[in-house]
Amino acid sequence: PRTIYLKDYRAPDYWIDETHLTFDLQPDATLVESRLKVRRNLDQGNDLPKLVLDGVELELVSVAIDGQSLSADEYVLYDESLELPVSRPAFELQILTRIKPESNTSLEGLYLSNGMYCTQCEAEGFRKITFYPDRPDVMSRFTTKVIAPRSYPVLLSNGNDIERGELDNDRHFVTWQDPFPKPSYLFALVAGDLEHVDETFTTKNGREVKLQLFTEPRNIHKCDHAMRSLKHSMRWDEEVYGREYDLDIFMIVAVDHFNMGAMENKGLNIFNSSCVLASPETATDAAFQRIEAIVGHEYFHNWSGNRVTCRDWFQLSLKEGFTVFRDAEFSADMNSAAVKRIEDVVLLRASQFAEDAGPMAHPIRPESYMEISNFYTLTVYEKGAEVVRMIHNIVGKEAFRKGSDLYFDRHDGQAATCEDFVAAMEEASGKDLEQFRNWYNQAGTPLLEVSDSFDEQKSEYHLHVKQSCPPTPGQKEKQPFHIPFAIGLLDSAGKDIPLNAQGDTQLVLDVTQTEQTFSFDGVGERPLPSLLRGFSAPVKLRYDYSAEQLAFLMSHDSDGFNRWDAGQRLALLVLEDLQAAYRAGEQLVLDTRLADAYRAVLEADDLDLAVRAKMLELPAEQIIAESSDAIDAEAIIAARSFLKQALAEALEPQLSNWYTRLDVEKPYSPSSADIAERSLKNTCLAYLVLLQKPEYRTLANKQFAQSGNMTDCAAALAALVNSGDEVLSRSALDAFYEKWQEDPLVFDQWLAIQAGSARFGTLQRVRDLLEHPAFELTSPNKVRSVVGAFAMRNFTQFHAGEGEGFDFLADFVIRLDKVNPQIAARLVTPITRWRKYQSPMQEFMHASLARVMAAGNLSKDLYEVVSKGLA
Ligand code: HT7
Ligand code: ZN
Repeated sequence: PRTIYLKDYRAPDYWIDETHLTFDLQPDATLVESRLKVRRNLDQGNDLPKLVLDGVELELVSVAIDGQSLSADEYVLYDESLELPVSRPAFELQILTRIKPESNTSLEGLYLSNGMYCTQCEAEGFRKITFYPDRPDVMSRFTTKVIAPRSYPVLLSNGNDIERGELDNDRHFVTWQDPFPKPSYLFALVAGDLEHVDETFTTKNGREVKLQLFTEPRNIHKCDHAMRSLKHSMRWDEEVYGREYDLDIFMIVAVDHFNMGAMENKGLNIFNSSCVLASPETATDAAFQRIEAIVGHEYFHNWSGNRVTCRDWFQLSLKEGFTVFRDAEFSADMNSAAVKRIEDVVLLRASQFAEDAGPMAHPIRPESYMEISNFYTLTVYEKGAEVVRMIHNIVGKEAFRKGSDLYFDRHDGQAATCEDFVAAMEEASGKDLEQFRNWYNQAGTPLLEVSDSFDEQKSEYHLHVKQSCPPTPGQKEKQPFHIPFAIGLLDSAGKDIPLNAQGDTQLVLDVTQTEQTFSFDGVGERPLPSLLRGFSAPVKLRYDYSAEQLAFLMSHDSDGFNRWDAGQRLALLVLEDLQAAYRAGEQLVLDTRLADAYRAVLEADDLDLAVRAKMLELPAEQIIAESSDAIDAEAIIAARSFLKQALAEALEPQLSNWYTRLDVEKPYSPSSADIAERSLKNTCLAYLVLLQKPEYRTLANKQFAQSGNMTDCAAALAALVNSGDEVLSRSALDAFYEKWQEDPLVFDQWLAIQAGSARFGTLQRVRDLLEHPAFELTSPNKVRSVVGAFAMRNFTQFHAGEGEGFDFLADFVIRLDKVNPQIAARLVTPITRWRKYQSPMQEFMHASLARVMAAGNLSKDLYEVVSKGLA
């Protein structure tokens, strides 16, 4: 496959002012007629080069220019493009193509999901619908006529519905017109037998917007939460960013077969049903919160993505990083801000850091790609959001809002670049962001090594900061980053020390050099530093904290995030010692300092319940792995599972106490307070079932049988499955299946709990689940629930044995690649990280990865990831 480079970007030769589409829908032969008003881009010259249109897996029926049909010798049809002669600077092009939605299992372009037609065009799916300049800088006004049999009563596309009527052969049509010019990736079409719930939203300027949520009839009762979230998002974007919605209608459609979470098509968002449908009985708190976040995310794209879109796909983080930042702030405002920040940092540390240290590492604005779908990554999204957050930290809240207003005003209706965003922030704030731009160019997670000194005589405290960044593919040497480094200093009573004449107790230091010293005077005693508060930059921090100092920060830091983080660091220290003991064949013993610190968390009276629950969670195996240079999976698993068990034993009275206190029956609400209670209760339960005591298993069993909501029910089921009690867990799993087998989203949870079990025999269970009659290889949700849960989230079982898990993954990915290349390429990543592992795990992983390559005939998606993994 060909590599595309950012440096080769050229503006398009032709613009498409208007796009008129007519779809005549049939499963095996949909006719797509496209009428385009084409105009030469005179900025590129006055000559008339050939018009090259993208097109993949299309049957070309006919082409005409200004009403004149072209014969086959007048155009050139390549594998993935169509080249047409041009003789006038402006003309009308008419193309007729035929496509087969029913055999489209890649879920890009137009496809069928449970009998419903739907589209996914980002990034390059439109070219599977018709020949078109399928690039985001070509923006056009779309009019779309959808024709279908009456058995598909709902026919949707972008914009406003301008005409509808009956046709022969029991067919009907609806025509949609979108007044906003847009790139082809924002096009959408849906046709099906759907029901909808309707609401209205009055914008800040008094315009009435119709809100509609469409689902299959069986799911209509699961729409309330998403609708509420949509209204909250619309209000929040007005209040926080001054952004008003711009069409008279906003629609969301839930589909079962979808490669990602959702898609922000103009006025017609399409959602993976798992990210929109929820009821207390069927969805967990995590699902409720995910729905709120994703509904917000897609809605916020209406400005950050649609009104201002991306010039090219290298700029993807322009819309995704900014929109993830916006959705994170939205979730923080709607729920516990501290917990949201903790969850985002966990995701970054567990998964994005690994990406940044792996063979696919790339800057948030990549410089090249083979297949753009492979770059919808945690780096572009999550690290991209951290980069936007750092700008926020550097320029401050007010200047950030001014910068965002300037960016939207200046680039409304345009396809912009990351540079445009930074320039707007720079101009509005007056801050120099020149060096900050390195975050857009350089991959890898920077390391901050911090040491300190105290001059008692002068009452001066010094922080010495050294930054470095490991080499990444294609980037050996790195320029220093501009890192906003938020810090505070604690006195021996645990109080914040004023750091300047204004009495500020927290400062954001501008770390810009490779080595730098920051001095603070008037410091009366040697302080304890609280570093990188709120995780002010996406870096790794090294400071030689003692276990006692970390325990002190856990109970005294005024920064809630750092209180949690001190707990994580303390656990990591203890886990390092346990790994060393395991390797030396010594007996593992619990470090009582950690047990005492966790006990203090359980007993503290000033801790919010949700943060308390987070503080009791040991760092995930992936995070432990990330903190070691050569991953020893066996030692990590042994150390962590010992520690969990030992903590359960040491803290049994407190855990059991909290469980009893919180085990009260009340009607379900997804409020932060109730979510916090369930979270702490279920964290306690997960520890308690590890004790070999029947009373706690009975407790879990009782919760499983009696809970009226899925959060408690699934937590109890997972606890039973992880307890190792085969009999209880089998009977609970059977009961769960009996009850929920007809609900695909709950069935997915049943699959994921089993594939994610840390108990022996999981690989065989996973193999069995793939044979379950309800498992479908064509459903990304099913694939993620089984193979994703096993290979991406079950560190213990995936790394067990002698590489059987890796071999299983390799075989599965080879098979899946023929069905859905995007998902296959995502799933293969765990074994591409083989270099980071110790022997013999490293060899096992490498061999499995090599086997994927040897299978041959790989999709572009999978080839890129595997070849870079082997390089
Ligand atoms: N902007 C959307 C990206 C997306 C996507 C990308 C590749 C393949 C399938 C996809 N479905 C959605 C989602 C978002 O970030 O909001
Ligand atoms: Zn997005």
